[in-house]
Amino acid sequence: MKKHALLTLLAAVVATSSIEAQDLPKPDPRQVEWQKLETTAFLHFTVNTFTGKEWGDGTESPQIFYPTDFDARKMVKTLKDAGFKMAIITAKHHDGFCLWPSKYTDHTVASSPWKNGQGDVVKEIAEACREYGIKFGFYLSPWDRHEEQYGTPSYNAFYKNQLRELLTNYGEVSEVWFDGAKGEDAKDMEYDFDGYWQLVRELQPKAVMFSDVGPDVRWVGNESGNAGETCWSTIDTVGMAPGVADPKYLNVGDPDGNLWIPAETDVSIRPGWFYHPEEDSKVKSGKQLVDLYYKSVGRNSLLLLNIPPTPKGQFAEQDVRNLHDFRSILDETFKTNLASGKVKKQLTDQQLTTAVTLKEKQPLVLDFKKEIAFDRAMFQENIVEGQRNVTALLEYWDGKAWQKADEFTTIGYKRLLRLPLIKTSRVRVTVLEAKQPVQLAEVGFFKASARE
Ligand code: FUL
Repeated sequence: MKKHALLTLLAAVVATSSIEAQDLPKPDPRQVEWQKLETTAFLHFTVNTFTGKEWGDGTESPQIFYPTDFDARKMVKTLKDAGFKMAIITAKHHDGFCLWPSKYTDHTVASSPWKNGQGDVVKEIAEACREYGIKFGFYLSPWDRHEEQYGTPSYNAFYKNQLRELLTNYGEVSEVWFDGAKGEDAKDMEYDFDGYWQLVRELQPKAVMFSDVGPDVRWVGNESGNAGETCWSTIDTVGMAPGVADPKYLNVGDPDGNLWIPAETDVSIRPGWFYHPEEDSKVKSGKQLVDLYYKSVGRNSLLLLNIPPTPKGQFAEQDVRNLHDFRSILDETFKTNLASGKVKKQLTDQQLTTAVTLKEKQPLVLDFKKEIAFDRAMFQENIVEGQRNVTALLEYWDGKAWQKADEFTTIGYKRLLRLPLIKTSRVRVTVLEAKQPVQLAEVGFFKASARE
């Protein structure tokens, strides 16, 4: 924290407070494509699934890895049906056990009784993702509690060899997750992150890379599913590294940050990241997951929801039911945009790059011609040209005067507002403060599902 305060001060001195339009940080195309996915899925699966732990210590025997009815296609189909656009598998968690038959260690599925050592979880998940048309990504923990080389300089080469296997043998990879976590008892180890990142760029140029501080996607700063009420995709990361950053700063970002590194909200459908039968009654309901959607996607972030496979190698029934509820509630709420066909076409054409420019304090009136009733509002900026809105006001016409519906801060990729029911034939949006004229790409007004 102290370190961060100093960094913020330095950054403030270095950057002059007003950033010129042409200097506004902008996403690269792979970051825009990533953000449009909105909901992606994490699959935490390893020896922990069989020991009941959250962090294995690396001494687990591969013999315990024996999913009795592993079904990648069934799991990926569930994800696809629930609207998830990518699945990210824990290829190796902190315990060091590899879900693919790595050539560089025997601590892998090849030493397990599962499929007589002939199985490959990563391959089956990657293939199922291709079959069902969703993207594929993997998590490869740098902290490895099993590997003997860990803590010596040769570990970086070992890790890169594993990374190379995963980047070359499983088709297109869309996200690589570099976890910054390590226990207090971990040996000292200086990771060659620059080398890791270079390898990903070289072998899978379309993949985004996650770590606490990017380079492409940052951590949202908590595991409870809450992006900052204000959430900038811009940030400064000078002096920070995976595992060394202030979570509060990551949560909101920095309006004057000079890097575009949007926040990813990772949270589990269960209390733990791995499956534990004693948590079967604590699975987040569809309604709770929808709440998380508003607090992540609706705050300029992306929801990375973890659904852990059971020892059978499938999702638990309760999880599947709740995922189904989650998506059906969202579909019900967002199926009819009441502004469609009533306002300028580019505001509801679902294209970020066709936008209406809003200058500060120049209200945009949206006239629906006849009364509509809504309790959800949506705004999107054309983030291709950067994130610009600082604060804005939404008002509605009550027949006599403009009434405030809400005042809100950042928009970015998406801002969702939950409001009391408003009946009106006209609303107006006023940008109160912006870094540059706001390119308003999309607006939406919806009536929420009664199940929310
Ligand atoms: C953390 C890990 O320590 C947890 O086990 C989990 O993988 C979570 C997504 O990241 O840093």
